[in-house]
Amino acid sequence: MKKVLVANRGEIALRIMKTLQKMGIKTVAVYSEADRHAPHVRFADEAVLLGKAPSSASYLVMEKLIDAAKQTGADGIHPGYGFLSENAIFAQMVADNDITFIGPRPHAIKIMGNKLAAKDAVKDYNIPMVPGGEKAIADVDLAQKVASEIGFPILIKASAGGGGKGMRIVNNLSELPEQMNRAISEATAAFGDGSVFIEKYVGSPRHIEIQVLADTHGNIVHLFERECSIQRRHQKVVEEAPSSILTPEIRSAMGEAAIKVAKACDYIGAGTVEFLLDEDLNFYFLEMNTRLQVEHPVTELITGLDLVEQQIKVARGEKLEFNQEDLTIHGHALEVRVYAEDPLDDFMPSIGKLITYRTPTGAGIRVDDGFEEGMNVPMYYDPMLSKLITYGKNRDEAIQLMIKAIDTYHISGVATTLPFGKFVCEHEAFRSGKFDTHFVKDFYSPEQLTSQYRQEKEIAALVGLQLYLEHRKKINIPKTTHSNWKMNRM
Ligand code: MV4
Repeated sequence: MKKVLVANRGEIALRIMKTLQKMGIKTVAVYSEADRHAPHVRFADEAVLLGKAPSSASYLVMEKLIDAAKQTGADGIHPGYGFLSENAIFAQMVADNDITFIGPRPHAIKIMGNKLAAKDAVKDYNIPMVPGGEKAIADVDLAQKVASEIGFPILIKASAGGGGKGMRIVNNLSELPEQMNRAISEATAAFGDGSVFIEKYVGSPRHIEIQVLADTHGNIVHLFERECSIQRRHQKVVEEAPSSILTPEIRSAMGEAAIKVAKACDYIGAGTVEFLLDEDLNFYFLEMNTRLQVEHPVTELITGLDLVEQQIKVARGEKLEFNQEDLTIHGHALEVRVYAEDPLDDFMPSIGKLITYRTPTGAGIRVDDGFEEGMNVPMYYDPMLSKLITYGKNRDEAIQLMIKAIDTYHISGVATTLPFGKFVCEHEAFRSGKFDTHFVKDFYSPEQLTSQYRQEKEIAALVGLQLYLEHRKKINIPKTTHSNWKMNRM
């Protein structure tokens, strides 16, 4: 592979290109009219304009990306995350044009893109799954029978859905018909596929995912877990590795289950297997994400591996250079996602110009970003500005460093979720490790931040008063009768 086109924008495009450059591979950026001056465009060896600002006219237009690759002679395409990264048709189109898609084969993308197909693919591998039906249900009578068997509360999920879209909790038999019809019409409207299925509802789960890596020679390893329970409306906000709740035994059991999921779909490259963990530490397979994830840096920090480099080596047909026994966890890593959203105003997107943009630096601090001071935050794309990642010997150290890094990350011009990240890091439930996916809903309200700001202002006022009093003491004029200065002048 000599030249790779990165079919993405922002921080992830830049992060991928940095590894390509390190490996001596030429880089091609693509961009929309809104991203003409973006750092990922300037960083690349070559850049191709795709079209107007909306994703539907630029980053999502498959033919334009293929044309850009052909025009520049790129022999590989890295899709990043989002956009076309989990589109099996695109992966196939790339392959049909004799370009290497840096990701799994279309077959794996297709299976894992449909939850019922995923359940079906793994059913012979003895992987723990939440009790429930493994078939699409359209008939209310059948749904009532299945629900009664597994017991309420149950969850109705859309097979084509993902990230929590189209889910409905049902508490009793009488609610079922209405919720079921709603779920079906929602799924039809959102995904063009009204298939829904039923699962037992796990009430207070943690969301834990396992990073896997598979080569084309049949070797598969797992790179341990990421704890992603701190999320807001299915949007992750803080992630860490390792999880503070897993024992070595559960960790290896989950790792082995994840490897089996990868085997079940002939997976190639870097992928993530999502699990729910209930209060009794039972884990259940949920779904597999067939791409590089936003939060992959925490895994890189605890394993010492560059996941993009591993993706490229696998795509070149190389064998993994290590096996499971070679891999160990070193230290602890934490990631806070910095969104241009206002945590005081229901996380409303905050667009505008980055008047101040200064990132924290120092040992153990990593910032993955795609913005610079003076740039506008465009309204067309995901509002994530950057990922702030810290690494320490242990969890406490990583958290402490995160708080310090947030305090020295200066952004003005747009509101950001940095203060919200600090709120999480300082919260007792987070610090003690006793939290689940309901953390934000249970503990956060804008008043938490405004009272934090008020306390900070009070402390600042008290420090100011103290300094003033000490200073006044020091400049007290000695009670001597006269000064030499006056005498000399006479
Ligand atoms: C569940 C669940 C409880 N019980 N399934 C949400 C996203 C999708 N990946 C699966 N999700 C869930 N599935 C059963 N049977 C609770 C969730 C869930 C959740 C999962 C992970 C992270 C955050 C979440 C927030 C709410 C609900």
